[in-house]
Amino acid sequence: MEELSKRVLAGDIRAASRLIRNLEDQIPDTYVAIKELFTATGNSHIVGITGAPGAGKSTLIDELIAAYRKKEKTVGVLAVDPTSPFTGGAILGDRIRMLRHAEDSGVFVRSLATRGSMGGLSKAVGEAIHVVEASGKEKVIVETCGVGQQEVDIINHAHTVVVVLVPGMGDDVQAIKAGLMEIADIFVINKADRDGANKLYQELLNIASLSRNGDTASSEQWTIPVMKVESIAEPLKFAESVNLLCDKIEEHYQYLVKSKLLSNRLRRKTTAELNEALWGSILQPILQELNDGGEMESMVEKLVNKEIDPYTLAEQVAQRYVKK
Ligand SMILES: Nc1nc2c(ncn2[C@@H]2O[C@H](COP(=O)(O)OP(=O)(O)O)[C@@H](O)[C@H]2O)c(=O)[nH]1
Ligand SMILES: [Mg+2]
Repeated sequence: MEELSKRVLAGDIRAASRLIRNLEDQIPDTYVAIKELFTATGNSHIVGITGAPGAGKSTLIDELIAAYRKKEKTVGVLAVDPTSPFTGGAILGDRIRMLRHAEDSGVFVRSLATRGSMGGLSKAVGEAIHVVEASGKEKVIVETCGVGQQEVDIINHAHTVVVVLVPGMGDDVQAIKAGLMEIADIFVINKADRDGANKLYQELLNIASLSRNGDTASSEQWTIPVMKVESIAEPLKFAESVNLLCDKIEEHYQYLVKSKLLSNRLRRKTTAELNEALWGSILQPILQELNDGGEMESMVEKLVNKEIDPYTLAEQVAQRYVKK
C-alpha cells in the first residue's frame, strides 16, 4: 500500500489534505490511493449543506463543528465553492473562519477548488469525501452553493441534505418548490433576525407539511422540519439554535438507519460513483484521443456542413472503440 494511503488511514490530516490536492490537480495514478482507501469508506454520515452564496453556510458550519465536538464526534468539512474557481477570497475566508478548530485533530476542514467541468467537480467531491471518510471522520459536512445544477447534485453524495435559506434574499417559494423541495431533508432559515423570517417560516412550513420526502417505499415518513437559526450577533442564542439543528440532523440520520433508507441512499451514491468511474475509464480516454488527433474538430466541421448527423457519427465512433 502506498505511503500516503497508509497515513490517511491512520488519520493523518496533512496526508488527507495532500491526497485531496493531488486529486484536484489530477496527478496521474492518484486513483490508486482511492482504490486502496475504498474498503475504509462508507461508515461516515455525510451531511450536505446547501444554499445561495452569502447565506451564512460557512458561519453555520463553524458552529456546527463546535456542536459535534461537544458530542465527541469527529468532523470533516469540504467546502465546494464554484463562485471562486481560483484561490479566491471565499476559500481564504472559510479557512480563517474555521481556524478556531485548526488545533483540533478531530476536525478537518478543506476547500475544494472547482476547476474543470460539472461532472469533474462531482467526481472530485466524491473522491474527497472518500478520503475524509477513510481518515476516520464520523461526520462529513459538504458545503455547496446553490447555483444551478450543483445543488441538486449534492443528493448524490449526502445522506442528509440541509437547505439554508435567508429571508429577503430572493429565495422565493417558487424557486424552492422547483428544485430544492425534492432534495431537502431539513430546511434552515438562517439570519432569522432579518425582516421576513416569520413569513418565510410559515411558507416553508406549508410546503414541508405537503412534502413526502423521497423514498416512498418506506412506511415511516420524514416530514421536513423547518429550523430557525438565530443571528450570530447573539452568540449564545446562535449556538443554542445550531445545537438544535445538530440534534435534528442526528435525528434524520437515525431515521435513515431505522427505516433502512440509509442503504437506499448508499446505493444511489454508489451508482453515481460507478457512473463517474465508467465515464472516466471508458468515455474520457476516447474523447481525449478524438480531441488530440484533431478528429473531434473535423467531425464538428462535418456536422456544421450537414454532411452527417451526430447519431451516425457517434455510432461510427462506437463501432471503432466498443467491442461487444
Ligand atoms: N446578519 C447576519 N449575518 C450573518 C449571519 N450569519 C452569517 N452572516 C454573515 O453573512 C456573510 C456570509 O456568510 P458566510 O458564512 O460566508 O456565507 P456562505 O457563503 O453561505 O458560506 C458573512 O459576512 C457573515 O458574517 C447571521 O446570522 N446574521
Ligand atoms: Mg461559504
